[in-house]
Amino acid sequence: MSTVLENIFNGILDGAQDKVTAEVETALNTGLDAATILNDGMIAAMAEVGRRFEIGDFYVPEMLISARAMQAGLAVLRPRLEQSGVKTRGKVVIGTVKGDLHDIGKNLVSMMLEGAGYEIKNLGTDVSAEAFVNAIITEKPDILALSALLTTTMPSMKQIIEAVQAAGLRNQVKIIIGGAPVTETYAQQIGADGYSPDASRAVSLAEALLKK
Ligand code: B1M
Repeated sequence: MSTVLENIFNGILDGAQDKVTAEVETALNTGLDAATILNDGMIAAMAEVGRRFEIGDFYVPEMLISARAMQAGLAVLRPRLEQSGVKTRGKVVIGTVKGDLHDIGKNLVSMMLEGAGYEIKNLGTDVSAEAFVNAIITEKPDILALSALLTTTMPSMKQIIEAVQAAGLRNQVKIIIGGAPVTETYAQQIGADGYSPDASRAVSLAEALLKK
């Protein structure tokens, strides 16, 4: 790993927001591409945060300050990730499901879709099934994208799909799901239209679904 990527990685682990933003700027100025900075520096650091949490080296406060440093770095990276965006390819309503406060992955998916030319309505975290249904009515999206990071909140995805069905809106919108514990099999089980393991594949998934 290059020094600048190591600095970003360590800055996120230390929760050093200023260091992370400065190092992301340096990385961009030295010609590193945004995807390398994101994947090899930032996402790798969050995986290490998770590993340390699992073995009891990190607790929730450490996870939180690392997440804030990650968000600060993402704010610098955002314009580059979105650079390719030209015209609206479709509209996406996105949110993290009820009971779940994790928003970094969902925001990355949102940024990548925005960069690919989609119009985004980001509902935030801890979003109820009712709020998703209302957003379909008011925003008229082509795609509803659901994120869940906890095994305990995954069942909310099924409830949301059922609520969309009960409201008579299921054939108006494609529903895609993702998040660390989510799988392709789970997507099929609950009647989602697709699953994506990461932000870039969420873009190709959206494209494939809207082409159909
Ligand atoms: Co939490 N947390 N957390 N946490 N946290 C996890 C998820 C965990 C795996 C850590 C661990 O034990 N190793 C674990 C979940 C275990 C499980 O259920 N399987 C966990 C836990 C247990 C908890 C609490 C319960 C801890 C506690 O309080 N005891 C608590 C729950 C709070 C709640 O939500 N109600 C909690 C709290 C938190 C913080 C608030 C401190 C913080 C979140 C801050 C924030 O998001 N603003 C936090 C963090 C930072 C994490 C870890 C360390 C990092 C998550 C992250 O941002 N990853 C995480 C461990 C880990 O993931 N290794 C962990 C980076 C991000 C880029 O990846 O979010 O996976 P990810 O998104 C990816 C893909 O999943 C995919 O694309 C993204 C980009 O490639 N994707 C989608 C995501 N959403 C998608 C939607 C799509 C498509 C793709 O739509 C189509």
